[in-house]
Amino acid sequence: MSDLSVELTAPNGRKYTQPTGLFINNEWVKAKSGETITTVNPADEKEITTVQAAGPEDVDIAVAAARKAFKDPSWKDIGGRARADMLFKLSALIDEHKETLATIETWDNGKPYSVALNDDLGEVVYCIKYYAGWADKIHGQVVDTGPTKLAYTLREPLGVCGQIIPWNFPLSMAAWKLGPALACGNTVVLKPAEQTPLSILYLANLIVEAGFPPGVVNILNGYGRSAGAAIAQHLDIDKIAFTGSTATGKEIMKMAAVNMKNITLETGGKSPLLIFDDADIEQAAKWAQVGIMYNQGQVCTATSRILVQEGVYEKFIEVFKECVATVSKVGDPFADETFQGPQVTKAQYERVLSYVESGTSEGATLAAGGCPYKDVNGKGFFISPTIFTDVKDNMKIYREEVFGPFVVISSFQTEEEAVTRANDTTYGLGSAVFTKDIVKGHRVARNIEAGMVWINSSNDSDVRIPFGGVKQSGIGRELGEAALESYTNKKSIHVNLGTVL
Ligand code: TXE
Repeated sequence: MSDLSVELTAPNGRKYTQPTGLFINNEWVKAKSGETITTVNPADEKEITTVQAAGPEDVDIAVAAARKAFKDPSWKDIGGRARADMLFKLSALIDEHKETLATIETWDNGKPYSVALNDDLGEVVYCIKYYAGWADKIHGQVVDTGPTKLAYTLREPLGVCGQIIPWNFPLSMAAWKLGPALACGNTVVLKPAEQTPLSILYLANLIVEAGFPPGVVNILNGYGRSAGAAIAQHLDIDKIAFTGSTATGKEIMKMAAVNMKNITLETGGKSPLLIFDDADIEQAAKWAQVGIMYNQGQVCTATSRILVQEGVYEKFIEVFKECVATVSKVGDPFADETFQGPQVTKAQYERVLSYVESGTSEGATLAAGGCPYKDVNGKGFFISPTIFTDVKDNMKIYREEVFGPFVVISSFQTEEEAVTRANDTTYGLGSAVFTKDIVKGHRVARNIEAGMVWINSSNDSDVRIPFGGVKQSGIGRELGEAALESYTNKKSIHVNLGTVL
């Protein structure tokens, strides 16, 4: 154990070595400023450990390492097959360590252990494997322009990529960004969210073990306003990929303009879920519960606005309330039966509760929850699953992203009204439509302004399918083949085969 790692025992009894440093050039180092961040278990409000917090000087060092690695033949010239081998190995190592990684994720973030293990780690293992599969299949095209010219394109990596990620799915968000960036041959400076750095720091050692050369991946824990801003405005970073709030996304866009970085932004949402009279109400209620309550409601695509056609409005509310009461079991995230753990931080917990106050004062009907959920020891940032009905379109709770186990329900009369109101938002990330009429389902899906539409499900994302938003929900796409576009340039080569001047 060095002074940049610590032996910990998690609440489930698992013992492991937690790295606490900044990861630069495959080594652990201290922050130049000496600044640190202490992370807290949101389930009992106790401190877990203290990690180094990077500042601009550390970002400079990490970017220099990433630039050097980008140009080094040990990475630049190895080709897609060798990059695939490293990514496959990394995926296998994550799989081997998944119980420890899931434990750390639950401890630091508060999500139920069963979710962290089966969903988050399952996705991370597959995501890295999926992009390993792409690494040797990224190629350009020959474009036929006639006999006097050979024209072709090369797919080149962008260079040094800054990746800034949020706290709601720490490892998944890291995998979504690392997988395609590395498959395409880029190098990375990644900043985890200051609230949840621990699992990604543990991942760093697996990256070394998988054989990635020094400097290819650098991980800097730190605050957004210092380390994050230094990454966003660094003159030697070529691309910035960000997931987080719309407000911070706009700031990052401005900072990234300093050297016209390539950007991918995945920001907030207020995703609608439409239920038509002809829908299977039981199914709609089950998917709607998952759509908003999963991960404590801290999901960018959470279907947080439910619009129900008036013929089934009352019935839906009754079935949905019953479903939430049965499925959304709040409690100790390490307990098997728990569906919902605490909100990630006190700030997020207070933010959600402030929206309860807002909804009540604006005259919506509080149909369930709307209060803290206190564990036996009276600690932790738990909130009772909250349902507001009779919500009007001008209310704050209808318009703003709450990011908690908090849903608003309203009724509509016609399909046209449903689509107009679904689109009456500055966001455009996810959306869901419930109907048995296949023609109506596809028609509504086309008319909704969103990056993703689920017909007869909600939040049923997949690593193979592009993910991203329109309007103020973001720019560009992650996941699927689309992510390769976000991490490569197309270079056009024109070869003169005959034209003489
Ligand atoms: O997000 P921030 P916060 C939404 C959600 C939530 C709200 C606030 O509504 O309630 O945002 O959460 C880094 N330059 N989402 O404040 O600030 C920061 O360190 C560079 C939706 O936690 O966007 C972290 O790594 N970086 C969302 C990351 O940005 C900066 C997930 C996200 O933090 C920075 C999270 C700056 N000036 C929150 N300021 C989703 N789309 O899934 C912060 N950061």
